[in-house]
Amino acid sequence: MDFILYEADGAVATITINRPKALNALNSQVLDELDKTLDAIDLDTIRCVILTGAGDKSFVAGADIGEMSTLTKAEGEAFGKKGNDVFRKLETLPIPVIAAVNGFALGGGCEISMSCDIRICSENAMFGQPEAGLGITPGFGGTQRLARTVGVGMAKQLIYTARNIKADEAYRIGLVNAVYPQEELMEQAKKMAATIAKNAPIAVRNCKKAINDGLQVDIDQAIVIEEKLFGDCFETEDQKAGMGNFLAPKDQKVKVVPFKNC
Ligand code: DAK
Repeated sequence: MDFILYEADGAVATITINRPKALNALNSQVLDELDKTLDAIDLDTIRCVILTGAGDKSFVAGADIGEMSTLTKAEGEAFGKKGNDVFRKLETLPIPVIAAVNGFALGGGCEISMSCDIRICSENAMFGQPEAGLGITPGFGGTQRLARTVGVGMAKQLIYTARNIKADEAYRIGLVNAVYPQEELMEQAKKMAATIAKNAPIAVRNCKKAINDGLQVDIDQAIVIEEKLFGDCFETEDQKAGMGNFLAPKDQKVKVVPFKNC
């Protein structure tokens, strides 16, 4: 891999987009390598993933404008599909993904962060969908995921004006969950990932699936999705261990239940 770093530490993996000279812009090779990296995650061991960008200036400064500038209509569509397929793979990864946004998250950078379950950022982060100023529409799901994340009116304003926003505004509109000083960002991301990884893995996976799948359908169908995923947790060792610990006599309770992923 030239542009992706992968590091596993216990149950938490960190994927770093590593193309700092181009502010981690997404070209075809980065997308291909990210795709392969996601396929190779050992889901029996890893329970939470952190996605970040190399360096202290940029998370991802967008799709690679140099590569896109000469595309034909057909090539543009193919490039859009490549990105969308990888982003969708990230979004539907069975385990949670935290975007640790350490600087620019513009265009495809904002879009990839929105394919993650949770976004936290550093104080120098900047978000935006500048595509309308480049003569294109957001092409990696921005029109869809931004509206679902911050609401239709705010998404339309940001996309039509192509205005970039700083971390505090991203926090105010609910695009990120928290803002940290740059030097604390990864520590905080790891802390959150470890907290997630401590919980019952099947339950966490089913929560992710229930939320994601439920948002695609009406409330009656969504409730059925939730019921099925709720039922799916029963008879698992995780459910027995979690409830067993709650019901155990006080002196036999453990603080952290050793969930086994089965
Ligand atoms: N692509 C390629 N290279 C980039 C880049 C990008 N998006 N962003 C930065 N770089 C490169 C710069 O060209 C420069 O390279 P060298 O000149 O050193 O070789 C290096 O990174 C450092 O950048 P700057 O010198 O510009 O650094 P500054 O600190 O002065 O400025 C900046 C930082 C982030 C404000 C500026 O670099 C910038 O405005 N970058 C572009 C941000 C942007 O507009 N991003 C959105 C890209 S559009 C679709 C599929 C996908 C998409 C759309 C359609 N379909 C096919 C349907 C997605 C579109 C986008 O993401």
